[in-house]
Amino acid sequence: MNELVTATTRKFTEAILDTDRERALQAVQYAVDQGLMPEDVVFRVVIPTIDRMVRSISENFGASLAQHFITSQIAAEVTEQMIPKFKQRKNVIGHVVIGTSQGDFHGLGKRIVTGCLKAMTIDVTDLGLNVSPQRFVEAAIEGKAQVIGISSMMIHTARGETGCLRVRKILQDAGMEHKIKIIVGGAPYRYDHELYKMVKADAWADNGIEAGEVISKLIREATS
Ligand code: B12
Repeated sequence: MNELVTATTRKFTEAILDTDRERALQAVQYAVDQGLMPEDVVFRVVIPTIDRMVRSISENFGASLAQHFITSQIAAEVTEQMIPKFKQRKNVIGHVVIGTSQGDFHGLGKRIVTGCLKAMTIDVTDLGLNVSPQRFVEAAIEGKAQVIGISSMMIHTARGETGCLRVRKILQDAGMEHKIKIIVGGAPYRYDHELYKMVKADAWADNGIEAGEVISKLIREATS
């Protein structure tokens, strides 16, 4: 199976470097037909490929922003297609509400994280784009969520007064801080690993897989 993962990763990477959506989807479908588990498609092919692409842009501009954009769209699409085909569905371990911060319309990363969380049997309510701090908290309380996930792709939406800082304040005022944890993610946090503390989040995560791991821990903390 390792050879199939390697061969699929190569074909998938070549296709997205050519921004060829059809070929990328075919490479993935071929792998599934050959017996690769949909879980492996997401966690061993799609996510590592997109992470390499993101690193390549930020470190040496080896990939263009257009490639980055198309890759992200394809990755989000493949992840969403694969989730219903996952075989081992265990009991749901908790509930997360997720959205992009107010003023932020970058939704691809959030879609991928949402897909990964569902795959890891975490129930997710996606509040969409441009979500106000009040809406995050109201939705979390209504849905009995243990975690609020805030995606911010721009520095001002991550650090500004209508993002995580305000969500924290509303939670504090409502006395809900210990019951509802906050996780943040997106480009600004990838560049500054201490930024999550400055915006008063409980944690941050670099990608969808890490998000699942960190959120599982936060759910345990919120329910203990
Ligand atoms: C695609 C893109 C767009 C698209 C968005 C399309 C869409 N539907 O999402 C469009 C063209 C619309 C766009 C618009 C703009 N953009 Co833009 N965009 C990007 C670009 C190239 C890629 C973002 C992306 O999709 N990445 C791919 C995904 C998969 O990665 P990701 O989002 O980082 O998500 C991963 C992790 O961060 C993490 N994660 C993400 N969210 C969360 C949430 C949680 C809770 C957790 C735990 C983890 C997590 O997991 C994800 C999966 O691995 C970035 C450049 C970059 N290097 O990021 C610029 C970028 C974010 N954009 C930028 C700017 C300036 C803009 C505009 C203001 C441009 C303009 N002048 O109009 C507008 C703003 C619109 C708005 N108000 O939101 C700047 C921000 C600069 C800054 N320092 O603040 C960037 C960094 C480009 C740059 N270098 O200048 N953009």
